[in-house]
Amino acid sequence: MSRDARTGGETSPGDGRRRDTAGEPAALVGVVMGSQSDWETMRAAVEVLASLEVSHEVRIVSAHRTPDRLWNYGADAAVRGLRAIVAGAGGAAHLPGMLASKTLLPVIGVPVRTAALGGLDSLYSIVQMPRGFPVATMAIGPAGAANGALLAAAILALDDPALAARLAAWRAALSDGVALAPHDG
Ligand code: RP5
Repeated sequence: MSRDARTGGETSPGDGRRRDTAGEPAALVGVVMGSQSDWETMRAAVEVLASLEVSHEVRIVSAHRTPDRLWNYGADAAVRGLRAIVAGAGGAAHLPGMLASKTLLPVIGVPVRTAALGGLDSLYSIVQMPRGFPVATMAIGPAGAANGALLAAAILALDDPALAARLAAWRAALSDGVALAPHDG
C-alpha cells in the first residue's frame, strides 16, 4: 500500500488536488463534527478560534453516514493548507480516529456528551487509539471543544508570534476574570 508523503494517508485517485475554495480565506484549522447535533458542543471551538482570529472552516463529516466525505477530508486536509483538525463526535465516535488514520496533521478529538452514557462512550472511543495514530483527546463537552481550539491555536502559535501574543492575551483575560473570593448570586 503506497502512502502520500504529505498527508500520510493511503494514496488514491484524486489525492493531492487542491479543492476550489474561491472566495474563502484559506483555513488553517478544520473544525469537523459527526452530526448537526454536535454543533451545540462544537460551536465552542469555533467561538474560540474566531476570538483568536484563526482562520477556520466548519464541516459535518460523519464516519458512518458519509464515509467517503471523511476519507476525502482526511486525504486532502494537509494539501489544502490545514494545519490542525478539531474533530468532535459522540457515541461510537470514530471520526477523530479515522481522520488521524488519513492525515499526518495533528487531530484533536472532542468527545460529545451523549444521552445514553453521558459522553463516556465518546471519550473512551476517541482516547483509545492504537499505537501509531494519536488523537489528542479533550474533555467531554463544550469545555473540551474550547480547549481543542486553544490547543490548535497553540500549535499554530509555535511559528506565529502574533497569534502567540493573542493567545497569551486571551489567557490573561481569563485569569483576570477570576474573582479573588466567591460571591452570592
Ligand atoms: C455521532 O453520532 C455524532 O457525532 C453524534 O454525536 C451522534 C448522534 O448523531 P445524531 O443521531 O444526533 O445525528 O456519529
